[in-house]
Amino acid sequence: MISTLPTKAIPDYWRWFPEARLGMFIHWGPYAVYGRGEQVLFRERLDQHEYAQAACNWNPQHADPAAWVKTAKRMGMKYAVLTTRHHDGFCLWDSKLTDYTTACQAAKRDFVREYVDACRAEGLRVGLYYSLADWRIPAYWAGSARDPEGWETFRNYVHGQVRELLTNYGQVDEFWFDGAWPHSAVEWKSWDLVDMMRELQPHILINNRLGVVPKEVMAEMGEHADGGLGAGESKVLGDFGTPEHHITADATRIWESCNTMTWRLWGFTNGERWRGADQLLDMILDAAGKGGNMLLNVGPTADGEMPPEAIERAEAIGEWMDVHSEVVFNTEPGDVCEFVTYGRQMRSGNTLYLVIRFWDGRETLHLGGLAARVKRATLLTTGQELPFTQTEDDLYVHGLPKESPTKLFPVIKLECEGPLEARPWAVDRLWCGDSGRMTEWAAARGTSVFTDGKAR
Ligand code: FHN
Repeated sequence: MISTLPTKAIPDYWRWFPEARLGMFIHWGPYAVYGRGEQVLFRERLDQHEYAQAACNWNPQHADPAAWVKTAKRMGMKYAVLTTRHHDGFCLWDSKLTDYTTACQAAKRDFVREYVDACRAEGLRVGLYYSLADWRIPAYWAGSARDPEGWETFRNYVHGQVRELLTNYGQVDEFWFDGAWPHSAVEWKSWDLVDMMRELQPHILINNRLGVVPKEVMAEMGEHADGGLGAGESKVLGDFGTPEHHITADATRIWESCNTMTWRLWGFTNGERWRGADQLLDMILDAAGKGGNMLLNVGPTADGEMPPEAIERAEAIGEWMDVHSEVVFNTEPGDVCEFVTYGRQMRSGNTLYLVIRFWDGRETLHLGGLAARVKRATLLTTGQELPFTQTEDDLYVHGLPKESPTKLFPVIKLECEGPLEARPWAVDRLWCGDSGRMTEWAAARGTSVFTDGKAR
């Protein structure tokens, strides 16, 4: 169980999130028909009528949300987040506030219902994405100052749809807002939205994309239902951070880095380039090693199928997880000592996992700086116990095969006698900490610039 988080303590009912480590982001909508990403309507300034007609005619016969969820589970994912409505405004559920939905139009299906049922059938937590933006609506673009009435109507529509999603689809574990730009939390009345959400689903996790509450508004609000918005400072609403296309630790709260399995876009795109399974696994481990989650995105095809490239990567990473999942789940983030040339370190109690990103074929691996005494070394990838020798400063693990035992990252498991501490000189990474910690090591050669280190 994760004992410490790089954040303030969180309620028990939210602990599933950091423990889950890994989820699938699913961007799907009529934009998949165009095959040029989820923003094609806006990016290509398409005719609104034509796009709406294409959306209404969209009838993904092979859509199988259960298959999506099974692919996520195969990859080791513990939750998923599905776009219920993206910026194009088309809804994947049976909304009673519009007919611009898959339930009313050609498909005649409520895909959000099918998706949440599939998640629960497979034991995955349920996440829903909802875009505040709706590029069809003039008031969205004009904003409250230029079109106060239109804005009020639009904002009520948005609040009403969030209410629908949190009323009619059972427990929702994570709610992923997007599209607040360019409007503030004041215009969206985000705190009213959050209050309503907490009332409907008290244990829900809400992301940080509801806009910033400016200082002047904070002063008016004083104590607020959402975790006590302290007056006098601006605040970003929401419970977890959402670094996008980067993996940056946030010591102030739980966080989830969202990234694409492809190089660029979130919705299905023809001709995309895909990140390899090794790079995707490295991203997952990078986030885990920094104490965060990875939300990896797939855009199903127009017909609702998982792209074969996604299935292939899920299988490759799933195979690695079959043997190595203890490295990713229920571990502590962070390196114990210098290891950057080899890979990453994960910790669990007195056990240190060495994730080797670059297998150099040498028979012996040298780890400098581990103070904890090793009891047992195992090549987790094969289960083979490894001989080792250890001095005060250095560990040498022997018997490594020349060829890497896996296409992804082999892992050496070091079970130690006591807490995973590093030698003083090894506590910090190069270029940080007290440089004086390396003085004794240099002094062993001498003090001068001459080869023998002796002053002339
Ligand atoms: O504009 C969207 C984009 O299409 C995609 O949905 C990403 C996913 O995090 N969010 C916005 C860009 O930040």
